Amino acid sequence: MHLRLLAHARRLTIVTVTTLLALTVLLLPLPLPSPAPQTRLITIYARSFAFEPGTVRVNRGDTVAIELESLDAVHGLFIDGYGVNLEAEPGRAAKATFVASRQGTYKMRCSVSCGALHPFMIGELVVGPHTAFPRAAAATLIVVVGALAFFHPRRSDVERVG
Ligand SMILES: [Cu+2]
Repeated sequence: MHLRLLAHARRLTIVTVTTLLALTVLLLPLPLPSPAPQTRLITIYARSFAFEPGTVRVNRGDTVAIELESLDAVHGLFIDGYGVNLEAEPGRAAKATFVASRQGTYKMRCSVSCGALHPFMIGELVVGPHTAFPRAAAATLIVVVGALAFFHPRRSDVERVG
């Protein structure tokens, strides 16, 4: 009876410690790496039928100054979720500035019908970093370790009870 109470107390301690640790990781304002907002000047070259670079990476809070330069025909650049829309003809660049206020991945599309493969003229704007993911991963790891400790009986418990 006494030994069973001890085992019970041990399990209660594991559950409590695991829960507290997981909540700490999820909720505490940890010093996670989040670079100070910057102004980023990004030149995107458009040609039939691609953007160069095809993927633009910025951090949330950055001021993004995009310059669209076309190398052949008239092309557009529309960024989903940000409502940015540019149109550039060769030799005449178009510019837009916006604040990347929302994290996530947003499609950049050509907004001018420029030819057969126009629908496939797509790039990506990636606004990061995604601090929620490392937190969730750390919390999951803690819970898994806690569960292992919870369900893995100590040898002494097994011997005494059994
Ligand atoms: Cu185009």
